[in-house]
Amino acid sequence: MRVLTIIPTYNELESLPKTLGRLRAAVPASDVLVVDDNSPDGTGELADRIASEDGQVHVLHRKGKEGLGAAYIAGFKWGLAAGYDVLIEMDADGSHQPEQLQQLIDAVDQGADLAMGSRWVPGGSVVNWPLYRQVISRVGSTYARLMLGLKIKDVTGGFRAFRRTTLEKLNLDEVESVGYGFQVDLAWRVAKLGLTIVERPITFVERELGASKMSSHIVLEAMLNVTRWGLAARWHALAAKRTKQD
Ligand SMILES: Nc1nc2c(ncn2[C@@H]2O[C@H](COP(=O)(O)OP(=O)(O)OP(=O)(O)O)[C@@H](O)[C@H]2O)c(=O)[nH]1
Ligand SMILES: [Mg+2]
Repeated sequence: MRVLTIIPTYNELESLPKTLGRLRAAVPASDVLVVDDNSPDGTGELADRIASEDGQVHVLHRKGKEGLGAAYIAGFKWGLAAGYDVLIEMDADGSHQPEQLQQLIDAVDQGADLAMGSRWVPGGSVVNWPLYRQVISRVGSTYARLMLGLKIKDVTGGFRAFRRTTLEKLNLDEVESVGYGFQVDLAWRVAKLGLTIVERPITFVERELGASKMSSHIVLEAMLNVTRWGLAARWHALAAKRTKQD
């Protein structure tokens, strides 16, 4: 199986080299695609330098900051066109442990269409995360599960392995959400297709270097979208039932 790990970056000058070094050591078979949104701090140039010394590292430069979702979609398209069998989502900031990636790849190898790293299953944990972030994450995941009928415990997590065919079945151009909403959106689309989703426990470590791109706007957008999708799904189910009765 050819594996591509996609790492979106925006101002990750300090974190990226560490994460890349750990990733290449932990899963040497995986190629890497850094998707940089023209970071003002020079992350893109640094990624180019690393790529010039390591043939398995590639860089996709984008014009400007368009959000994590748009960066991943560009990365997925690049990876699909290049023929990869498994496409990974991983943050640059050290929150996702490259040493825990192999279990996600193995899960896809064993049949999962989507393997998700999960903080909220037995064995999963968070390190140095302030209580308010834990509460937002847990409440957000629970709300999305109830609203969308998802069985996943950690809906907003961004450490994931997609089987190639899973991404091919999604209409990537339709996905518009950003931030956490993007992760929920993808999980919801995969679930609606009836594909197999598995969760594997991960240790999520709060970033040590660089600045967070999280904002209340991102959280709010995710909540509003989940509400909209959940209500729309209920409405469709109700309408289908009515048509059947008539
Ligand atoms: N290319 C690109 N990458 C982004 C963008 N926004 C965030 N990222 C990257 O996406 C990953 C996750 O972003 P973070 O800022 O760590 O967001 P977060 O993990 O929700 O927030 P923290 O937990 O506070 O770190 C990191 O590798 C970021 O550099 C963007 O607009 N474009
Ligand atoms: Mg982060």
